[in-house]
Amino acid sequence: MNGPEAERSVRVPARPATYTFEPATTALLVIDMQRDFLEPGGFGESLGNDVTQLRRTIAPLRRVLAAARAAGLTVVHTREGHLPDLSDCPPAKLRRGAPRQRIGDPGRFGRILIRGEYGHDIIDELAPVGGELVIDKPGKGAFYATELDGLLGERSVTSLLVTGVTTEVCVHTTVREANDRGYECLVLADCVGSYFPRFHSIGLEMIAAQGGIFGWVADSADLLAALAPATP
Ligand code: TIU
Repeated sequence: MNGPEAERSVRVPARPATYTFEPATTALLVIDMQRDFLEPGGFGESLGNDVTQLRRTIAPLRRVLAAARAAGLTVVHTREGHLPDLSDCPPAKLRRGAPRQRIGDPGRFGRILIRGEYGHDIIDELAPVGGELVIDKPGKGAFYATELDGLLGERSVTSLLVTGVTTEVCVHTTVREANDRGYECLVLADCVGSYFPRFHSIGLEMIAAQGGIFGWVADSADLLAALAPATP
């Protein structure tokens, strides 16, 4: 972003302590808000999950996405999924559990978690716009086998505002990966969701415990209030 706002520090009330970031070196990370996880008939439901648990994140995430765009933050969307021939899917991942449908099987929205299929793409409410990064990832973490670290480095990004699904799986894995790479992560509690409410709340506690062992946690309303003066 350009202009004097680029140097402005934003301070967000958070757990375990205030989180401070510079908009010019911060990215909003929207993890795996894909139809296959959020819509009935996708991968999430095939694993036996109640997808409605994730849908409460959509409205607050729309507000955060709008604010991030207005403030000129780097915006990154990720999608979990695999090549049509499944050559990037470890057999162990393919075999895991006893789902009704496996990765690559035909689902209501095309082949499950396969790149290029309708179900693999991001829900309409949060569709990326021009200039935003879309990272396709074969694993749970957004840094594993992707170009994410390099693209953030090119943009001098050091702070990540983390949103998406699911709290204890792809969000946790990504935040741990990011923390080990030196990024400071703020996880927005109402913009991340889990099929398991208990895992969600414990997952957030785990991030902020021990003095913020691998990140900070805040509510999106506090981020929006802090960011508002930076919005042109
Ligand atoms: N994106 C993500 O979290 N992938 C998953 O498979 N999550 C589950 O909770 N299953």
